[in-house]
Amino acid sequence: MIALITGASSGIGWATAYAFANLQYRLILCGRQQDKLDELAGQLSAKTEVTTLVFDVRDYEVVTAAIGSLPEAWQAIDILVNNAGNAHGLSAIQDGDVADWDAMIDGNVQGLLYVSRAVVPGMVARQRGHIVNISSIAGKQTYANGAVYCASKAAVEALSTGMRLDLTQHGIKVTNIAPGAVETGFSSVRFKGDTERAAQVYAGFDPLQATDIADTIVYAVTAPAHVTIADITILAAAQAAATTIYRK
Ligand code: 8X3
Repeated sequence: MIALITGASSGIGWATAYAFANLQYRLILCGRQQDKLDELAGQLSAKTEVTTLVFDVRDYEVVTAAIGSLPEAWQAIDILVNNAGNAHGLSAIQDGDVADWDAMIDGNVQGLLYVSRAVVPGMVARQRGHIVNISSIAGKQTYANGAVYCASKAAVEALSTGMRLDLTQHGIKVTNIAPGAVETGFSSVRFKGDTERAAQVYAGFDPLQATDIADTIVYAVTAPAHVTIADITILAAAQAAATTIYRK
């Protein structure tokens, strides 16, 4: 199996690379930071074959060139994990920073589309494949001050459904995974490096860990051939809804 993971240099992508390495999947690790990808590749290369691609998912030309540059032995991608994405800022619509909006729409929506456009035609040609889109509880429940992030994840939900409609006939499975609060660098990015504010998001309860999401992805991609795990929402046990978390 060959798996391509975007956003592999941290968080859910990093944990998924580890989980896939344990399954001996050959890995194409993608991210923006070569040093981080090299570090991860170094940790996993004893378990499986690993290659890296550096690109920003927001740049269509670069995405296409990078994926197009894969040697033949790496081209038959079986699993695409569209994990790259982030939240930028948390503010009311009238106060929104347009650069933050662009980063979320371009990264979470366009980026997912660009990578998929580069990978999916090969899957169609081979009549096999599995796409895992990392959405969010925010794609199902819009919350105050998060309109644009929630909209970007609602778009991911729609794209998962649309991809499944278009690709099922070609033997390609599509899984949408919608996590709640996962303790990663996510909140630190959202709050622009304010680590104290970020820590508060995960305080007073046991949040999900990146490995919990990686386990869920493994569950979806190892399901029997006749089973599609279409949509999974995964929350911490203390989280009842996007903005309802019971803290100690
Ligand atoms: C991350 C979950 O609830 O912070 O996508 O939006 S949440």
